[in-house]
Amino acid sequence: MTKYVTTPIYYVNDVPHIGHAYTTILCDMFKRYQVLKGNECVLLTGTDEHGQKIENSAKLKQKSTQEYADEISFKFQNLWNNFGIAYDYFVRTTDKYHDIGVKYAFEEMYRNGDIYKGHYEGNYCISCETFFTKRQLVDEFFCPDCGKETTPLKEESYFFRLSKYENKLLEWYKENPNIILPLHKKNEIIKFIEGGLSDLSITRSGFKWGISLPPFVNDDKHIIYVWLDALLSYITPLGFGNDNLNKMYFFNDATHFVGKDILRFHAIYWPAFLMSLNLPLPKKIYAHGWWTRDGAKMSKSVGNVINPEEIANTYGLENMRYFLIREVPFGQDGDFSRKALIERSNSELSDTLGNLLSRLLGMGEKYFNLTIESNNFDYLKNEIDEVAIIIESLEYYMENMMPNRYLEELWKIFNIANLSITKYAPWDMMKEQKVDDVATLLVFVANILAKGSLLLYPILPNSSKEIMKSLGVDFSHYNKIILDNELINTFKLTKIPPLFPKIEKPAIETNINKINLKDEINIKQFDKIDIRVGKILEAKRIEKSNNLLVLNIDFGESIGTRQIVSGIANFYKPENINGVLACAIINLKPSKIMGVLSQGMILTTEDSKGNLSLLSVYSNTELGSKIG
Ligand code: ME8
Repeated sequence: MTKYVTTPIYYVNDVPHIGHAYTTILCDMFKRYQVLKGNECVLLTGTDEHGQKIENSAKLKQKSTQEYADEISFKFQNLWNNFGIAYDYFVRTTDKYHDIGVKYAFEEMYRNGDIYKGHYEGNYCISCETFFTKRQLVDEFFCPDCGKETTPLKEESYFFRLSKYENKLLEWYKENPNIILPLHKKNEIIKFIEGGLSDLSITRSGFKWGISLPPFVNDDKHIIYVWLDALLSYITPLGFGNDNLNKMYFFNDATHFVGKDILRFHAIYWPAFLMSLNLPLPKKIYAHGWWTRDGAKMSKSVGNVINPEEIANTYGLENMRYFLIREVPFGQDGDFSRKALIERSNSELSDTLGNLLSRLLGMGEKYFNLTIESNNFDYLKNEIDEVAIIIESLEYYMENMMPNRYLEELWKIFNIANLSITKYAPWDMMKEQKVDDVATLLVFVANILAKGSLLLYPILPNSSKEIMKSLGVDFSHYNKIILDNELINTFKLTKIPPLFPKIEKPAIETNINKINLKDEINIKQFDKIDIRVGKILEAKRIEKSNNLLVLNIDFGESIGTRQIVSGIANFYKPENINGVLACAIINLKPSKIMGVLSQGMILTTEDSKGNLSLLSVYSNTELGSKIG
């Protein structure tokens, strides 16, 4: 059966950043893994272009909404093309077939008795395009998901009978316990459903940028809620509501990759919509964690987003792919650090893998003119067995969405190869005329690289092919050397340039300086930033975070005490900064960072290696003094 894998379709309110690249690369990895195993796999990505957030962003840029959506959608598409993402569908919610499919779905749900008209009263977060009840809000006004201020809303609306699907959803999860990974995320979803599902408002009025209701409803005051519209983009390009496209059977084996922020939409609303439409339900929903920057969520307004294109151009596309997949266990949050990327690239890609290939090619050329042969591997039996056990374990890690563990284990076989070169010292064996033993060792190393390069294909498709080319192997060897665990006896090697040149420090520093230059502002804009001196009264670590501290800061009588979250835990022990006079922006919109309210931002310096240091005032300045 063909497998079908989807990225979320990304909002066009902003240009792509490293988080979008992460999800898309994971899906690309998933598809390539399936292809490697001989399965057919179809990958869908795209852009989510309707809703109030997009309309507002276009207005800010003084562009027509469609023109603005086109511009950003092309940026996403171009980026995936430049990154060689193997997508088969790029859906845009402004595509005509999508409009037809969404209207059709609304009509089907309506006719199945799942839609009724009522009134919505509550709050709406434009940033998350989500409805919230008063009870769900933080401090009466703020979005529990992103921390931004919500808008009170009271409007006529059509509702989807989500409550009707409460038990059906629970039964589905009971019968299929492994749909959501990681498993603890599934438990959160089940708890949420058990807490009771309210019917879902699925239309909006008051603005026009969306899909109108199907003509039979005869109501032009409303447009379809952006999440119903967006989720349906997983099936409209396959022909839902539009027989000409005729690929709906792909949806029989669907896997959705999402960030944890949007799991609820995929694990509750989406299956309920599919149940209402009598369609198959997804087979897997994989929810990954957040990439943060110094512990804080990336956002353009804070100016801390990481541009994936710049990272790929500076350090190499495959180095970036490797880092994103290897650095953080799937499902957990991770802080994006250039320093860590460089360290992993230099030690794991250059020193272990790249160097192994260079050693093989170097010795293969010097001792055997690039043709190596052997059919008796007796003296390497232990090493061969060890490699076989590791390779056999790998499938488990990929099938259970633990790609970082997959890589960690895979690297063990490269280590075995490097260690065996050191242990058996072929240069000494040559002096002792043990030419056959040297050939055997090199054929063994070449086999490890052949197996390893095939298994690396999902993560490093280009380097994997380069290695295969230099060894003279290809995908047709998969059954023999991976499934049947056999060894190849003869290699005709081809020399290739070093695969992962070391990343040198100066290159890093220049690039950091380049990207840190922000857009010019005028004095009026600068004047809007209220920076004050405050005394740190208390600092505490935030549980589950490696780098966040929550600080209680006294800004003097007129301002009072504020709570500020800061990503400095790797650089300061909480007890060492009590009493420090720090500088902080106090008029930044409050937001929640890892669930903790932050009412400002502490100023720090960041050097080229990513080290942070608190900006503080050493004289006896009055608390609350202005900086500017
Ligand atoms: O939510 N770390 O679109 P979106 C990791 N249009 N992943 C991140 C990330 C980060 N810091 N930031 C974003 C939407 N992502 C809806 C989806 S689907 C029918 C509609 C990734 O542009 C992650 O996959 O806000 C997250 O779920 C997605 O981008 C959100 O993208």
